[in-house]
Amino acid sequence: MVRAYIHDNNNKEDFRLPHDSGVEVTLQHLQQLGVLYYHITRPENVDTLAQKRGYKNQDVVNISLATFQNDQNDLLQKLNVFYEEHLHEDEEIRYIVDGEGYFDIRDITSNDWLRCYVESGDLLIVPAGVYHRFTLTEKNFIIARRLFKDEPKWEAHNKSVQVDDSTTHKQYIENVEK
Ligand code: KMT
Ligand code: NI
Repeated sequence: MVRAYIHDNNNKEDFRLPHDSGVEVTLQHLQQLGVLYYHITRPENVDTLAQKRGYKNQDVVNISLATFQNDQNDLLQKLNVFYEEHLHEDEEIRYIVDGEGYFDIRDITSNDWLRCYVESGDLLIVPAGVYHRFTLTEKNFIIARRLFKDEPKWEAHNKSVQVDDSTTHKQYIENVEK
């Protein structure tokens, strides 16, 4: 991760653009939100970390124009799904094998979007209950390993369809404030 910064909140332009407000976000700040970042050059070290944290399953996603037979609309449709603000009921680990992307993390105090640029060798741990979203960059290419604790709990809980904050989100807030 070259850097993390506050998203400029300009939602009129393509979300794959940098949207850099110029305000830096430190790794310590992300850590306070429970979001952990590591740079791992040897892929086998990802397995070691996963084992230590009790992970059992993983898969690999390859997202690019080629994945969608060069159909821009199909790619955008997929990206729109990832870009919906959502949370998961399990912690998620993402390890970037190739390409690049942005993970936007919702700051619980300022409500800012904290944009984390990730590229090859970057690993991000996003705790259960954290509202986030994801997009590719203008390069339209990423290969990422997704690690799961158990059975893949894929389900994304979109914020827009929730009346109340989810229990997982409340639990997350409690953990962070401890
Ligand atoms: C997520 O949960 O937002 C994702 O898994 C994004 C795709 S992984 C590069
Ligand atoms: Ni997610």
